[in-house]
Amino acid sequence: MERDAALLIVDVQNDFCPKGALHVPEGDRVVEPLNRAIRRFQEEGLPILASRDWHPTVTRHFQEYGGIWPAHCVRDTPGALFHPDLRLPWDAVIISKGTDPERDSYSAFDGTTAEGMLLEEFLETQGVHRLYVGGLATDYCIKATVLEGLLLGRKITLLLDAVAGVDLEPGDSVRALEVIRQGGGILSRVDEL
Ligand code: VGL
Ligand code: ZN
Repeated sequence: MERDAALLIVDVQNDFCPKGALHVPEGDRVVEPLNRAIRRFQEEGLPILASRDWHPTVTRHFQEYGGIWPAHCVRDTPGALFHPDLRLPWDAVIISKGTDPERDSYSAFDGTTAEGMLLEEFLETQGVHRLYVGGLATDYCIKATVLEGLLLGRKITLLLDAVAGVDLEPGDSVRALEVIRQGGGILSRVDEL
């Protein structure tokens, strides 16, 4: 792997997994391939980042307040925790997003580190120019994150075996992959790392 690469794991949280408040069909299927990716990046001494949906109790993102989603990933609740089998290293950089009650935000590039640094600023200070991305959900946060990263000039590889989608409309995930590919994203797999 390139020395300017990092792994970005998007929203592998209990509420997006089976039995969660907004579960992605087979959302937990991504955990095992992501653990393999984590090992590869650790072996290479490369940074590992994990974003999380981190909503306030009251937000326009939720159906009850005008949005399209049932309440999910409310900060500091069990549903917002990372999946218990995801083996995030102690020094993984956590990016929290969706904290603004006034708007939806799907892209991890809207998120900040614990110190309040935007993802883009963090990547810049660390000299990270390539992101390998996996997690949930293909047709929302993955799509938004990858497209924004590409617009910001990062090289982005999507790990196809480590993503899963919501598919509110059948085919949303397949269409998301096509948009990502057309936008310059590279489609690969964990075993190609
Ligand atoms: C997401 C729906 C609502 C996601 C977040 O992480 O893909 N999807 N909030
Ligand atoms: Zn959300």
